[in-house]
Amino acid sequence: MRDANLHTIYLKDYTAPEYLIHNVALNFVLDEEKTRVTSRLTMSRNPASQSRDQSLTLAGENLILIRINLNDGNDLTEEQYQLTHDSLIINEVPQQQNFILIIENLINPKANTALEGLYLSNSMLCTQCEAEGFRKITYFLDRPDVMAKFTTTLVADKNRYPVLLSNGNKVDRGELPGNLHWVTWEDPFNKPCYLFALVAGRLECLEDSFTTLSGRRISLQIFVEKQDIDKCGHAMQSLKNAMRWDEKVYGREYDLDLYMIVAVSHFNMGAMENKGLNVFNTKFVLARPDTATDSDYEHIEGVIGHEYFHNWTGNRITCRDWFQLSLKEGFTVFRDQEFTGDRTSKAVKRIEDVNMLRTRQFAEDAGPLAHPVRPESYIEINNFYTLTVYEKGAEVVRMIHTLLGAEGFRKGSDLYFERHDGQAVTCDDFIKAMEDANAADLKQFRRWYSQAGTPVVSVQQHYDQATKTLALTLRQSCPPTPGQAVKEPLHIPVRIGLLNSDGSIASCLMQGTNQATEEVILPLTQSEQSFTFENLPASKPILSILRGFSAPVKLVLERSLEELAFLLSYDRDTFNRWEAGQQLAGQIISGLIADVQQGRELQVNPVFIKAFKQVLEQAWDDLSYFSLLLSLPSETYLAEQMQFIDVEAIHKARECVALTLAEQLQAQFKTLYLANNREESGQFDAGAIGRRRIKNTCLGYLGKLENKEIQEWATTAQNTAKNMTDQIAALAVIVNNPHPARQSCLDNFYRQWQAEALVIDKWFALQASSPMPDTFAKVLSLMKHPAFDLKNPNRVRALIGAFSQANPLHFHAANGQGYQFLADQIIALNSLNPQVASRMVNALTSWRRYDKARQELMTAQLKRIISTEAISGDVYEVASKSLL
Ligand code: B3K
Ligand code: ZN
Repeated sequence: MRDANLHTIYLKDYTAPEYLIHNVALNFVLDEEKTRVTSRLTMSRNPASQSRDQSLTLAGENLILIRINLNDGNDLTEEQYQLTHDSLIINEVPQQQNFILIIENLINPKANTALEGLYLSNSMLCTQCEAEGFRKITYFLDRPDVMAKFTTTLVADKNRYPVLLSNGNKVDRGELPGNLHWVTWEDPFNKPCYLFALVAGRLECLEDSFTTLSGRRISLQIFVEKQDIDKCGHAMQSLKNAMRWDEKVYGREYDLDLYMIVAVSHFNMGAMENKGLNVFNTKFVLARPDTATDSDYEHIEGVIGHEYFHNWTGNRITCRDWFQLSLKEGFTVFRDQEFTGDRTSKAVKRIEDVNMLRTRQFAEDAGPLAHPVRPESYIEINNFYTLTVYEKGAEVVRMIHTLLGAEGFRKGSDLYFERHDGQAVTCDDFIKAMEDANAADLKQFRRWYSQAGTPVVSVQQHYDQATKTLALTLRQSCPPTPGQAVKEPLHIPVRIGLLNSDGSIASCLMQGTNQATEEVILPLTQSEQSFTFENLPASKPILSILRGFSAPVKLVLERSLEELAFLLSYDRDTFNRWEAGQQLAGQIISGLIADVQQGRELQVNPVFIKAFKQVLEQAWDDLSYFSLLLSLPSETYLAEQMQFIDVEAIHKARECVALTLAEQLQAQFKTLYLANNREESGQFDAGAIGRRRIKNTCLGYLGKLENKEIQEWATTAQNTAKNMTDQIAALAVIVNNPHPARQSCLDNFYRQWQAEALVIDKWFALQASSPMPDTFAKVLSLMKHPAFDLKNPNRVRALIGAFSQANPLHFHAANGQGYQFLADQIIALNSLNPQVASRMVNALTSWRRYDKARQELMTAQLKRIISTEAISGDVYEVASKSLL
C-alpha cells in the first residue's frame, strides 16, 4: 500500500512565494552516472509574502547533497539545515537584503528511468523539467511563479559530448585539461525553472534561418542522432511556417537570436517548450516519405507549431500555479489547431479535433476522474496534463473567439500580451484581458473553467405555418461529476443556419432584430431559453445546429434518417455535413447493436446505403474531407454514446455495416481506388495526401471482402509502396482481416524497417490493435520480442497502449485476461516510469460503463494495483480516484 506522504494540494491554498530568486548560475560537470551540479542563487525575501518565517525551504528529490554556502561564509554545518526526502530547509537566511546561496549536489542520470530531471537517452544526456522535474536536478523554489535569469555552464568530455546546449545564447566556451570542454549559455529572459533545459551528446545539426517581419535574422537548428539527419527537413519547414503564422495571426515575433530543437528517443510525452531549446520526442520531428505517414507529417507540423507558440503563450507569459495549466495549454492548443487548419484543410482539422474531443475527453468528463478545465486539487500534477485541460481548454478559448469574433479576439490577445508580458498569471487574467479589450461581459462564461462535465443541450422546434415563424427551445443541463453535485447554467454559443427544403439557404431573421443573416450565434445562457425566427418560407426549414461544433456539448435532437440524409447532401457547414453522416451511421449501428443483443438477424437499412452511395459518387475537391465522409464512427466513439458498453455487439454491428457497404458498393470503391492509385513517392501536398487518403479508405472497405484480387492489391501495395502512408495502410488491411500472407508480410516489414525505431513502433501498434482472434497471444509474444523495451515510452505506448486503448474488443475480453495483462504491465512500469505507468491506468478507470462481470474483473485489477508495494503517487492517484 502507498506510503503516507502523499498529500493533496488545493488551489484555494495558493500563497505567494516567501522568497524570490533573481539570478541562477548553474554549473554542470556532466557524467552518465555522477553529474555534479553547482547552483549559485541570488535571492531575497518576497515583499509580497505574508509569512514571517525566517527559514527557507527548497524542493529537491533524489539528490546527493555535497555542500551549502550562504553569502560566501563557511559552508553550513548540519545543525544549520534539515534534509527530508523531498526538501532542504535552511534554518535561517537574511530577511532584509539579497543573499547568495550556493548548493552543490550529485545526480545519477543513468539511473533515472522516470525520464524527469536529467536523464540518459541512448548516449545523449537531456532534461525534462515540467512540471516538477527541476527539483530532481538541484534544490530550488520549483514553482512557476518564481522567475529568474539563468546562466548555465556545461562541462563535459569532448568526445562523448561534443555538443553542449542550454537555454538562450551561447556566450562563452573553452577547453580544460583531461579532454574536457565547456560552454556557457545565458538566457536574458526571466523564466520559471520548468522551462530550463540542457542537452549534451554526439549530435548532428540541420541549420537554417528565419527573418522576422521586423528584419531580425534568427538562426534555427535541429539536433538529432547521426542516423536521423536526413529526416529533419519537414520539421525545419514546419518551424518556419509556425514563425510566420504567429507573426501574421497574432503579431508575435520570436525574441532570441537562436531557436533550437533536439529530438530524443526516450520521452514521456510529445515535446517540451523549454525557452530557446525545445526537446522533442523523435516521433514529432523525424519524417521522410518512406518512413512517416501523411498524418505523421501533419502531426509534426502541429506539434512544432504548438511548442513554438508556447514561446508567447506559456514562456513570456506563464502560469501562476499549476492549477492554471490550461492558461497556457488550452490557448496554445487552440493556436496550433488554427495553424494546422490554415496549413491543411480547416474542415478536416476541425472534424479530427472534435472526433478526439468527443471520443476521449467526453469519456474523461463522464468518468470518475472528471475535473474542471482549471482543477481545484491534485496529488500529482503530472496526472493533470489531461484531455480536459488541453482539448476542452482549447474549446473554451475557441468559444471566446466565437463570441468576440476574430477581430475582438485579437484585440483581447494583444492586450493580454501587453499587460502580462514577463508575468506568471491566472486563467482569470486571460479572460479579464479579453473582456477589457472588448468591453464584454464574460462573468457567466467563466464557469467553463470551474465546472466539470459535458453539458447536454436539447432542442425542440416549433414551426408555425400561419405566421411562418420557427421557435427553438433550448434546454441545458449537466450531469453531476465527482465533488460537484449541482451545476449552474453555462454561457453556450450555439451557431445555427436554416435550409429550405430544396437545399437552398433560408436566411435567419431573429425576432427583435432587423437584419437577416445566413447564420446566427444563439447566446444560450439560461437553463431554458427560446429563440424565434421570422419571415420564413411556407414550409418548415431544416435546422443546421451547433455548426462547426460551436460548443463542447452533447446535443439532443430527434432527427429522422431522411433529414440526416438531406443534411449530408445539402448542409453548407462542412462540420455539420459530416456530422449528419456520422449520426446517420450512428443510428443505423445502434439499431444493429440492439439486434445483436436480441439475437435478431442483421440487416442494414437501404436509406443509409443510398446516402453513402450518393456521397461516393459525387465529385469532391478536398479528398481528405471526402474520405472522412466515407468513414464510420469508431468503436470507441460508439461506445461513448452508450450508457452500458457492449464491446462485442458494437464490433459486430459496425463490422456488419462496413461489410455491407463493401459488398454493395464494391464497384464504386474499386473504381475510386484505381483512379487514385498512382505511383507516388509521397509528396506532402494536399492533392497527393487526399489521393492517398481516399484510395486507402476504399482499400480498407474492400479488404473486408476476403477476395483474392483485393488481397493481392494489398500485398502488392505493402511490398512496393514508395511511401509509408500507402505501405502501412496496406499492411493494416492484411493484419486486420484474414489474409494468407499475414505473417510473411509482417516479417518482411520488420526486416525492411528494423533500423527505424518509429516505423517499428507502427509495426507493434498495428498488431496490438488488430481485431483478429489471435491478437492477445500475439501481444504476449511481442512483449518478449527483442525489440520490445519497457524503458522506452514510445514502445510501451505502441504495444501496451495500443492494445488497451485502441483494441476494445480484445482488451475487454470477457475472461479478464486483458485487464490482468494491463495491470501486470502497470505494476512493472510503476517502478521504472510512474508517469507512463499512470497514463496506462486510464483504460481501466471507466469500469462503471461495463457489465457486472467486467466491472468486477476491472476493479479487482485496480485494487491489485493500489495495494502493490511502493506504488507511485502518480499511479495511486488515478487508480484510487477511479474506485471512489
Ligand atoms: N508542456 C509540455 C508538457 C509537459 C508535461 C509534463 N508532464 C508539452 C506541451 O504541452 O507543449
Ligand atoms: Zn503545450
